[in-house]
Amino acid sequence: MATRVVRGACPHDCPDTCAMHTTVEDGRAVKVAGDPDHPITAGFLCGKVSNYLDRVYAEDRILHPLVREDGAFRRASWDEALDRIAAGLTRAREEFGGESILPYSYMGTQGLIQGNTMSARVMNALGASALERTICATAGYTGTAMTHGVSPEVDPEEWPHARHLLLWGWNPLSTAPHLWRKLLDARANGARLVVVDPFRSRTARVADEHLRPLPGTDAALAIGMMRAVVDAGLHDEEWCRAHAEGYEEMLGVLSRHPVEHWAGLCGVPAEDIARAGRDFASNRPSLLRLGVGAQRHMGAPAAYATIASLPALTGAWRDRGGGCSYIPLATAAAVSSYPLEREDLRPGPVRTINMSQLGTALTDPAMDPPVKALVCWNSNPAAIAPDQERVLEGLRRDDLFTVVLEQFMTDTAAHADVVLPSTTQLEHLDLVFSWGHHYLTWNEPAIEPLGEAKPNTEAFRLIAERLRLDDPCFRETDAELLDAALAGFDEGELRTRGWHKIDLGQGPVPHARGGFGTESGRVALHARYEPPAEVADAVLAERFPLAMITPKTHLFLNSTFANQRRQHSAQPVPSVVLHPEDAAARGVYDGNEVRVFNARGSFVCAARVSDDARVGVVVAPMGWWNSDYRDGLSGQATTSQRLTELGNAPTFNDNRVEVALT
Ligand SMILES: Nc1nc2c(c(=O)[nH]1)N[C@H]1C(S)=C(S)[C@@H](COP(=O)(O)OP(=O)(O)OC[C@H]3O[C@@H](n4cnc5c(=O)[nH]c(N)nc54)[C@H](O)[C@@H]3O)O[C@H]1N2
Ligand SMILES: Nc1nc2c(c(=O)[nH]1)N[C@H]1C(S)=C(S)[C@@H](COP(=O)(O)OP(=O)(O)OC[C@H]3O[C@@H](n4cnc5c(=O)[nH]c(N)nc54)[C@H](O)[C@@H]3O)O[C@H]1N2
Ligand SMILES: [Mo]
Repeated sequence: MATRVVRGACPHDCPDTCAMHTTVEDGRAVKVAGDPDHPITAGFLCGKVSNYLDRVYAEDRILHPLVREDGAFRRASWDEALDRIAAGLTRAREEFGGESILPYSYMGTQGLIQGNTMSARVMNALGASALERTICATAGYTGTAMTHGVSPEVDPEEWPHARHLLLWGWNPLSTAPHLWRKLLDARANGARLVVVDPFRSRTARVADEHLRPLPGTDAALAIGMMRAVVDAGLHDEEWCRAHAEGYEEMLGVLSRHPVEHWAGLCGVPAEDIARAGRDFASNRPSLLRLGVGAQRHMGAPAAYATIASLPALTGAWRDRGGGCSYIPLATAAAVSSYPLEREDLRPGPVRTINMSQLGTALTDPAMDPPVKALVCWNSNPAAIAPDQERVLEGLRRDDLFTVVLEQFMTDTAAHADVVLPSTTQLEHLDLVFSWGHHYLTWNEPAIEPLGEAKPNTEAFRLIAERLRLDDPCFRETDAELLDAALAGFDEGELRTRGWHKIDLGQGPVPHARGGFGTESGRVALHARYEPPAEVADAVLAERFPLAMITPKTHLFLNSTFANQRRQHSAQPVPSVVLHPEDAAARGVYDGNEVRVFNARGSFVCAARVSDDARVGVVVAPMGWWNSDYRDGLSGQATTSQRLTELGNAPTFNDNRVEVALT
């Protein structure tokens, strides 16, 4: 029996990006494990990816092309599927122009090669509409970049030095279990853990302190904390004068209102705000780690800029392990696949459509040209895009030609005209970046593709061939794409050990003496509260008195894994959590079936009555497939397509609803 261990990288959209070892026996993968030598992976995989072989060898994997005939799918050859795709795309382009074709993809795999390389080339050459991919963390990094510029943040490997941890809109116990270990190391060294989250998440449950603002009011809370810092004389004037700009203006803004004013806006008691501010300033080293969760509302970029100013005001950057971490943009962008997308192939300028406004793009009669063909890979918009009834209405259009590249028959794939079978991470070559730590990870294919599955790159190479796109770039292999992505980059032991740390020379204390990525090199202090759109709307609150947020689940990865037996049986039923007071006011008991609704739509699920939810805020975790809901609609049926002004980012958690028994 031939046994070997192949070095790989977890492809999923998670900040931990694990280095994986796959054991292969006679061509079949028999085990996946975390690389014990990797400083972040530390030898273990999460509750999702430790079952990765269930995914690879799942009975319901799509392993051959499917085409729609008389309303139903039937098996087809790659030849026939590609002919249909070429005909469908050509028809749309000839009748309505290239922009009538819309690519739709996100981070189903966050590999730099299988993400958006050959696909982008094909879409660019066709003159397809551009997709603005801001659905995840853009509001937040727009804000943090306003404060820090793009420069190294506190390396997670330095977090164990911190003695005060302030986690803001982040639930790492569920969403980043390996980064969570670094926080546990800090706690083992005596660090105090404070969590800011309207919901009692798993992380909040084990924290020393939990502050629960109303959704979208985080900037008010942060300004209140900063006011308390100044009131107590705990701000670091010397450091701010040397390394910050906007210091006098900041003091001016803070002097205008007492902590009580901000308490009234965010719904956290003034004394808790003041104590949290003083604790952050005095328990050192103190680390602020922003999550993705606090940015799904209007005003989020200003909020992230404001929250990120707190560690500067207190001089936290002086200390090893102190300062601010969010998404380490500087290291994450050190190797980029963007040049491989080849925008120069475009025949001319094209319009841009935001991925959180797919519903409008597919249904608004004012779209000119209309979207006539949708090509989707690495994403499941029927589940993850807001304003779901609009999205589904669009996907159901008879005159929309839809191609989906997938591993499984998702809610999106179910609407396709042609489905192409995609490989999993064990079956293709890739290089995976991290948006949580500083390592790049190599992924060698461990096994041959199952059935007739092909990597995204190969599918788009074949589509290019059918469309007679003859630029030599359409024939580049994955290995060539990978070499091009790494050109000029010192790879170190990337290909041999499987991972390589990106070092920008920042050292363990990156900004003790300034050196931020802003133009002046100084940190730009912000203190601005822009209220959320719906949460703060008193008139709307009369009809829809409850704010609704949609955090991630513990065992799914967005909608990925929600169809796998092990994961699904551990989280079988979608639910909405209501505070006992809100439940009592509506005659709702734990376990009752309820309808959650607003003017955009409604969904039905089980009520869970618990003070894990805050009064006035209901919590409907996202990720279940639509078929898990009674009416085939999820919480997404109530979320809005409205975008933030800066960053064009979604506002899923800036949402008002009402709940009633069915
Ligand atoms: N298990 C698991 N892991 C995942 C994912 C998953 O679906 N499941 N998804 C991956 C992806 S794509 C991402 S982006 C990350 C996200 O990682 P996180 O940012 O941890 O994810 P969320 O659950 O969206 O949000 C974190 C917390 O923010 C809270 N929150 C919501 N609104 C507000 C607000 O207005 N203010 C504040 N302060 N808090 C708020 C939520 O209640 C939630 O507990 O996780 C990644 N990892
Ligand atoms: N209401 C609400 N909506 C949200 C969020 C929220 O917090 N609340 N979170 C948002 C966030 S942070 C994110 S990142 C997005 C996530 O949105 P998506 O990136 O669309 O996430 P998934 O639902 O995981 O869908 C990814 C799909 O890619 C497929 N896939 C995986 N690997 C491959 C591959 O190699 N090839 C191909 N062709 N397919 C592959 C998987 O099978 C899966 O169906 O959702 C956003 N939507
Ligand atoms: Mo995300």
